[in-house]
Amino acid sequence: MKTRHIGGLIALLLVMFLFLIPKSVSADDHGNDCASATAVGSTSTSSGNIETAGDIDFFRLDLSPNGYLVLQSTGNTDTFGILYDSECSELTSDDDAGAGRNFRIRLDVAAGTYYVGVRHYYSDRTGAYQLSVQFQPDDHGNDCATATAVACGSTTAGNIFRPGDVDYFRIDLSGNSLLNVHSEGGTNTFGTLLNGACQTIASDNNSGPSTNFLIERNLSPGAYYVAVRHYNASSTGTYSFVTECTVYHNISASAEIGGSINPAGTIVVREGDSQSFAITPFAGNSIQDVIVDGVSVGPYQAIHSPA
Ligand SMILES: [Ca+2]
Ligand SMILES: [Ca+2]
Ligand SMILES: [Ca+2]
Ligand SMILES: [Ca+2]
Repeated sequence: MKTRHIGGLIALLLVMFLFLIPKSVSADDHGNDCASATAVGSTSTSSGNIETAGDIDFFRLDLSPNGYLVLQSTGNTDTFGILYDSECSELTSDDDAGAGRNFRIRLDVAAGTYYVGVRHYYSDRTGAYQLSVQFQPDDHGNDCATATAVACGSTTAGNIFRPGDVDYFRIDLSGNSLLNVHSEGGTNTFGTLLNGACQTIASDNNSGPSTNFLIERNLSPGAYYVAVRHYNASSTGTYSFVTECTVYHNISASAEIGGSINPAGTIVVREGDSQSFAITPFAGNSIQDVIVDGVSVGPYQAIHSPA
């Protein structure tokens, strides 16, 4: 009886020992998965520690709007960084692109939630580090799918906020139009006009004021895109993006046997303008009817020009 009682006490002490000792050693500073990640600011520095072999520290980033993200660690630990999307699926990873043995990830990202996992490169080693987050917001999307929609006759502020940035704009033309797109300001811009399928129609460097681009084209109705970048791939700068659309309508005019209409054929008329037609019957004929857009408006001359 006595022996069994002592054995029970030892077992109890062992259980307490197992509970207490590891807990005080392995307290982890950041969660081990996306769900338990530590939220950090879009421009921030956080301390982290790989306290135990195999530890991974997760951080959460909520970014808005679209922009350019630079993630890196600093310190003497050989870190390995992994960037995940909002569903915790891996986007990219890096080992040593930063200083020393630190990871560094640079990426254009859409607005949204992201997670960063930081671990030691070696699964059997530990060490402390600092996680640095830098985020530069981008004012306009970098491709046709994320283009900023702009109206005809508008002026929009733009910023090539980092070397290599490109700003996409979308213009929807309601009718046949003469489209003029250009930039204004002191930045040496380069513009490209693209069709609705995001295929290049034209590009220009300096046809606008100073070193601004300017593109003018007669276009059919539909969606068009304009991509604006700095002429120098290593430079940045602000500009104003200007759109001017002049909508045109085509009028087809013809006369049947026994008279004439002037002008005849396809006549291009600017929206808002009016166009006169002279309808003249040949000798011995009279105007039977005038049809506009498939609808009879009567023998027009008889009504408006009584003999
Ligand atoms: Ca940790
Ligand atoms: Ca590393
Ligand atoms: Ca951009
Ligand atoms: Ca230019």
